[in-house]
Formats: sequence, structure tokens, C-alpha cells
Amino acid sequence: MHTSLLSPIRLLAVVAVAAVAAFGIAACGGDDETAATTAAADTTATSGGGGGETVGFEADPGGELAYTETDVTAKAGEATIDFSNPSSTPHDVVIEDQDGNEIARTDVITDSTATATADLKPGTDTFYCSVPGHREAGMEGTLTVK
Ligand SMILES: [Cu+2]
Repeated sequence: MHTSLLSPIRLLAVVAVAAVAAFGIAACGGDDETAATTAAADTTATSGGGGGETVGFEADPGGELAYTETDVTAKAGEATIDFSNPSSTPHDVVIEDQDGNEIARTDVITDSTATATADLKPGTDTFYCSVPGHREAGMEGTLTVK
């Protein structure tokens, strides 16, 4: 039995316009970076805390004793230290304030990510890898807190 109900079917072509948000990472390794006041505060971090920002660190993917960036800038306040080590060489991130006090330390990891929290105060901090020999090999950098 066929109950043929002829109702015209309209196909609605829905055109989805994908807005591509281009992330402008304006860090090309120069140390005389003219204070780029681009509002980089749009990092929507899924942190349950009180509006802290996420500060990212990454170890050299090829296993060199180096971070991919040695000049990192952050805003003062509660921050999540987000460390990524895509290599099989163990690394961590330790942050010291300008008085030499340790304010954050991640786990030593290989091929994964680790986080820590830090209460950042304005000034010039230092970050380094605490695995023996790594800092001496140049695995350190400057964290400028504004
Ligand atoms: Cu290291």
C-alpha cells in the first residue's frame, strides 16, 4: 500500500560562514621588541579560578636543551603556567622572581604537558629548567611581568 503524499520539499541551503580568527603571535625572537600594545588579552583559558591568565612555555620539539621562547611576557596576578614538552628529553619550568625566590615549578615531564600556578608580580622574573645541566646549557629565559 502506497500513500503517496506529494508535498514539495524545499531544500534550504544553509551557508555557514566560518570566521577564521587569526592568532597573531607577534613574537619573532627579537629582543628589541617595540612594545606592541596589541590587546592580547583574548586568551580564553578554561580556568575555573579568578580570572588569571595562562602563560605558555614550550620546550624545543627536537629535544634540544632549549625553550622555544626565551622572552615571555605576562600580566601581573594569578597565572596558570602551561608547559608543553613535545620531546622525549625531560624538562620542567621553574620561575624565580627578581629576588631569587621560587614562585612556580612544574613537574619534570617528557612528551606531555604540565601546569603550575604562580602569583606574578610586576618585574623581571627568570625561568629555567631544573634538570641538571639544562640551565647551564642555556635552557633559561626572562619572564617580564607587567
Ligand atoms: Cu630541560
